[in-house]
Amino acid sequence: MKLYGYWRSSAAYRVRIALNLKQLSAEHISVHLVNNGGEQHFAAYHQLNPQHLVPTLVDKNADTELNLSQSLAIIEYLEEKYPQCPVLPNDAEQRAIVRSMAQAIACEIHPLDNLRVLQYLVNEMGVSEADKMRWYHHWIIVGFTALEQQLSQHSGRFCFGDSPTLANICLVPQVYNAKRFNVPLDDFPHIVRIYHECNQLAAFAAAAPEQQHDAS
Ligand SMILES: N[C@@H](CCC(=O)N[C@@H](CS)C(=O)NCC(=O)O)C(=O)O
Repeated sequence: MKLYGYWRSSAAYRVRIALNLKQLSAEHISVHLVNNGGEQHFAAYHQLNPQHLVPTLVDKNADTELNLSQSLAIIEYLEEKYPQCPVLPNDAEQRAIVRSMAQAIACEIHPLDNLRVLQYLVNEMGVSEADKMRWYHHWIIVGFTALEQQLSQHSGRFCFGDSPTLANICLVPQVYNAKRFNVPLDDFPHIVRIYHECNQLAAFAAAAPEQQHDAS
C-alpha cells in the first residue's frame, strides 16, 4: 500500500492512525501542500486524486489497483479489508454513534478550516489574518461544543467506551490543529482528556505530524 499525505494534513493523520491501530504498513509519499504552489495541484497528482486533496491510498490487489480519496472512505475500506483490530464496534447502533461523532468532526469542522478555504478567505475575499483566525477558532468551538455533549453521554476511556474507534481517529488530529492555533480548550474537558489518553497509545503517538519523515 502507498499513502500520499502530508505531515500536517489532519485527514492524512487520521489514516496514519488507522493503519497503525490495524498494524498495517504503507509507503508514505509526501505531497507538500504549500511548497511550489501546493503539490496537490500538480498534474501527476490529479491522476490519482482529482479533488486536489490529500490523503490518497493506493492499494494493489491481485489484478487491480485501487486509488482511493477521502480519509473516512479509506478507513472504512481498511476496516472491511483488514478486519483485525477493528475501529468500529460490532453493534449497528454503536457503530452509528461512532460514525456520528467522527462525522461531526470530519464533515462539520474540518472542511471549514481547510487550507484552501482559508486561502480563499484571505486571497480572494480580502479577509484579514486576524479575521481568518476568528473564523478558524469559531468553527472548532461550535463543533467541539456539540461533540463535548456527545462525549458526556458516550465516552469511557475513549470517545466511545474503552477502545479507540474512528471517533478518536478523527478527534486527535482536530485537537492537534486546535492546539496549534491556540484555540482555548478549557470548556472541553472530555475532549482534552481523551486526546491525552489517545496519545498514550503508540499507534497515535507514531502518527503525530512531528514524527513523519516530511516534517519540517
Ligand atoms: N474530506 C477529505 C478532506 C481532505 C483534505 O481537506 N485534505 C487537506 C489536508 S488536511 C488538503 O489536502 N488540503 C489541500 C488544500 O486545501 O489545498 C478527507 O477526509 O480526506
